[in-house]
Amino acid sequence: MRIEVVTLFPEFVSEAVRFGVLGRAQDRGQVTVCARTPREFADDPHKTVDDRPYGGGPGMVLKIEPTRSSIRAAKARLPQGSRAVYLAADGVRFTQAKARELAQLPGLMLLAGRYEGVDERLIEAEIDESISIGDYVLSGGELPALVVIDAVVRLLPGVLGDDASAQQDSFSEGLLDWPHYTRPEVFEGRAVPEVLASGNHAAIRRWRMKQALGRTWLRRRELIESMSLSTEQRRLLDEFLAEHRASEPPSAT
Ligand code: 4G3
Repeated sequence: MRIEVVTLFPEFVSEAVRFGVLGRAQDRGQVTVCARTPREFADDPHKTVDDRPYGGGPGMVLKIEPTRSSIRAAKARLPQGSRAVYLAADGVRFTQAKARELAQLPGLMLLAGRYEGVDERLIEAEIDESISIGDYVLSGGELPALVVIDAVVRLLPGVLGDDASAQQDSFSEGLLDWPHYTRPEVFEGRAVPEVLASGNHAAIRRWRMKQALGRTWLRRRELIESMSLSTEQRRLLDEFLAEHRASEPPSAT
């Protein structure tokens, strides 16, 4: 996959993608992330990339011509069938399902805004979809672009190890993760759950599923309510809740 990011801070993006899973995927040639800046196409001596908003008010807007040139140069390096995405707080919410969809594409152009954003006509002309990573305002679209890149690249074939990929699309699909533990067996007076050191793999599997179900119920009930649980899962969740209620102080009502 090829990813082109248009940003006023290309080093911010090109440095961030050097690390971890993403860095390794690039070393292996599974993805190429390239950042370019509208400043490259600014035609005045000051390399101006912002402009005043029509209608007045505070703040600036990305200057239209250098931004368009940069977008077009980015698109020219992408294969047919690639998609152009604008990262904006008023976009459609980014989800794991959207990450899976984007991971099918041969390339992505990601436009990261700064200031108050981008001229609406440029979005209409050059952008296929606007995406928001959540309901909060950031000072630029670079971090959202990096979030999208990370979520998409780890889904590309061969990017994660076999174990991690198998777990990704496995039995905990749609649930929050179960808790993890490492040495020492007792830390600050708290022991690792006994079953995890038992060597009983079927029991460990059941315990993890039970924890995943229980945590999802407690923290993100709407996720559970939109799933159809197996008889086994229903029973594990009931067990979790019974134990959870037994360990909680009685409520005031
Ligand atoms: C466009 C994305 C971009 C217009 C971008 C500001 C939050 C998100 C920006 C604009 C952003 C998000 C840059 N902030 N929630 N800021 O995905 O006014």
